Amino acid sequence: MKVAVVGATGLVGNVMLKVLEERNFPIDDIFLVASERSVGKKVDFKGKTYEVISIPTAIEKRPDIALFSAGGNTSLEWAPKFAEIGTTVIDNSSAWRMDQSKKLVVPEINADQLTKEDKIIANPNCSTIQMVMALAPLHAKYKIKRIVVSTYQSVSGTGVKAVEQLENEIAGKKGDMAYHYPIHKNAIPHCDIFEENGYTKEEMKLVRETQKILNDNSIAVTATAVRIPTAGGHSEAVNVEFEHDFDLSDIRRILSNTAGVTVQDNLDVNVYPMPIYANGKDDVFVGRIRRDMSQPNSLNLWVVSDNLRKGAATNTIQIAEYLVYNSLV
Ligand code: A2P
Ligand code: 11C
Repeated sequence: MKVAVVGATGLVGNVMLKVLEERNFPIDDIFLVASERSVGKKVDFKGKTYEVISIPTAIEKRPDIALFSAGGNTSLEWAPKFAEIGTTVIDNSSAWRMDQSKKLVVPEINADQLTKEDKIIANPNCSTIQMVMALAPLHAKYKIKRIVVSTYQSVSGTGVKAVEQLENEIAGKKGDMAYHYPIHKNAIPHCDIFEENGYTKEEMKLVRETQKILNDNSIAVTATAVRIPTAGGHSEAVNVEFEHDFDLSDIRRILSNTAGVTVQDNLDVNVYPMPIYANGKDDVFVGRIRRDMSQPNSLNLWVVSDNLRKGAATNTIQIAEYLVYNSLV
């Protein structure tokens, strides 16, 4: 495979290179792509040093697959140009997710929809991916009516500037602010920008993307997204109401048997998921599994995952693997 990584100098791009290497993705040629200001910079991959190239140069190389994580505007402008020459684009931005002609894919859930004709494939938002990984197998059996989710999101979801803001604040240094407020010793109920309806874009992604991935617009979802001073790994308190009643033991059995999900739930020895543990891993960790005593057919879960891995890079590369191993590219 000839693979281009567009946004190779960014936070997610960097993790993509790591994950491609770790999973031994079949690569004959790799092109590391970023903005004009990074052209000529050196980036290492699998023990070799590569020069960063521009997007137009990458198009001339006619890659089979382009993994995009360079922001929505870059995707809107350039993904169709790659698609035109036959490259399959897997895009980590929000640009194409809600486009009806594009598939929004979490491989464990809906990769079977993919065909050779899909030339631009959307990777969901990190907080959506980890939530649906835990909920899809439960939805299949008990049918979800409503989800109430509150997120506790790490600064790495915002980007390098936010990681630096937290580090500077911890060290007592002055520097640029990625947020309107200090994040150290704080919790900011504001991820991404506000929409007209009073919700943030991040909160509305949890609503719309969940319905699209689970292929069920009847699922009611409401979300509150909060930024907290963790370096990596998003956490979510998820309350879910089902159409049908369940046995807790069956919920645990289903989650334990779900590929990509690890149950960490042993109250006797204080075992539950935490970002400090999930960071650097590919699985989605689920714990604090308990019945919601306040209403019938309802469940509470605590879901944690590395937002740059399963929430972004790993999911993107799993989509690419599915395409390659099913001869769809
Ligand atoms: P660059 O480093 O040259 O700015 P992050 O999300 O961590 O900020 O990273 C964004 C990534 O997207 C970086 O690799 C960045 O490259 C790349 N990028 C941003 N704008 C463009 C653009 N117009 N064309 C190509 N790559 C871009
Ligand atoms: C965050 N979820 O943690 C965001 C980052 O739509 O891909 C990823 C934004 C996106 O702030």
